[in-house]
Amino acid sequence: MTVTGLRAARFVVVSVLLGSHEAFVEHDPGTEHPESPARLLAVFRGIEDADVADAVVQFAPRRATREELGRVHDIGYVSRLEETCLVGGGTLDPDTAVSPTSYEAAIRSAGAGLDAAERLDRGEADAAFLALRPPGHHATEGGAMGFCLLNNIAVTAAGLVARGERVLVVDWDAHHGNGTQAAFYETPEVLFVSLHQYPFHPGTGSLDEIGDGAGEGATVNVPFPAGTAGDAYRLAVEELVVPVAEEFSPTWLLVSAGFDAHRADPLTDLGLSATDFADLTDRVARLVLPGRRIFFLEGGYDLDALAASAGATVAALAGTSYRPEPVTTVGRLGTLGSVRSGGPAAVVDAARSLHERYQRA
Ligand code: OKP
Ligand code: ZN
Repeated sequence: MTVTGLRAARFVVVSVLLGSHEAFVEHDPGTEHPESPARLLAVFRGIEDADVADAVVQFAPRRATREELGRVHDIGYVSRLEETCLVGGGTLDPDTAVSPTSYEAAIRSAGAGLDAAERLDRGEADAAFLALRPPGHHATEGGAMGFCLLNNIAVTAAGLVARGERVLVVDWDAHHGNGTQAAFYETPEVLFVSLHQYPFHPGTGSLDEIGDGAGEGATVNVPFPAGTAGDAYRLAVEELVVPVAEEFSPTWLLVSAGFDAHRADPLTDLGLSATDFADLTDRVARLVLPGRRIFFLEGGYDLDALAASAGATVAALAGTSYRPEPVTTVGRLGTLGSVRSGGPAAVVDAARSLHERYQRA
């Protein structure tokens, strides 16, 4: 082997952009709120514990522009959000409050995916993980909802669609991504796939929500009952998400990577482990080429579970197999659930037969 060959081999490292900003820690939704600044510190700790420092390249995301936000949001709402923060903060919905610093956090969270896409286009890495807050997937065209101010992932997807891309959005946060679904309900260039607890907050995400008009079939909901665990998620990914996504042939993958489906989470009743999130990451990442993968932090409210899950996800993106220590906190689920007939597996079957008609023979 030549010296040049050796050098090239040494630098074949799968690298991951880690997007975060001080402003994300400063957004304050109020004391005792589960969506706390401490969550980001947990994410950083988890990534540190995953021992992927060599693979991770940090960046400070830029702000989204009004034009970029306007693809998803009513600009009047964006102005009201900015104004509310400027005058000292306030409450936007029963679960969602802002502090003076929240606008800066929101607008950089909304710009983070666009910035990541530009960097990935320049070849800076193979994937990006955005450690951001506030989360985004519940935010709608005209308003804040469920801890979310601006729909970070939707703003990115809309930006990619505007330049002709086909975008697969996978939302595995335990709550249904109602805002993202609504933004692209009639858009055939965005395949929105959500796995979530159901019935549950925010109430949407039933099996029969499949998109409308030109977007019919491009919305896929997998509404899992309380108690669903990683085996059912793997089944759904293999038998439903992979075939539907391959048919769609996405050029980009965006993931609403909430970690509140972890069995230790205090807000939900699902039964995943950090290792399950690594497996999900590994499988969905392969649906697109390297350099076309962006993961957005959404929920995740047990700090140890969040740390382990984010670490496992970033490690999987970096191509290493990090298996964190099991988190021993007991969540609302109590005993671990699994696939049962008439339970989670039946939901996967129902979703699969519903979406079969949109597949080529
Ligand atoms: C945000 B994300 C009690 C119900 C709380 C809000 C849940 C928001 C979750 N008031 N519901 O999807 O993790
Ligand atoms: Zn959630």
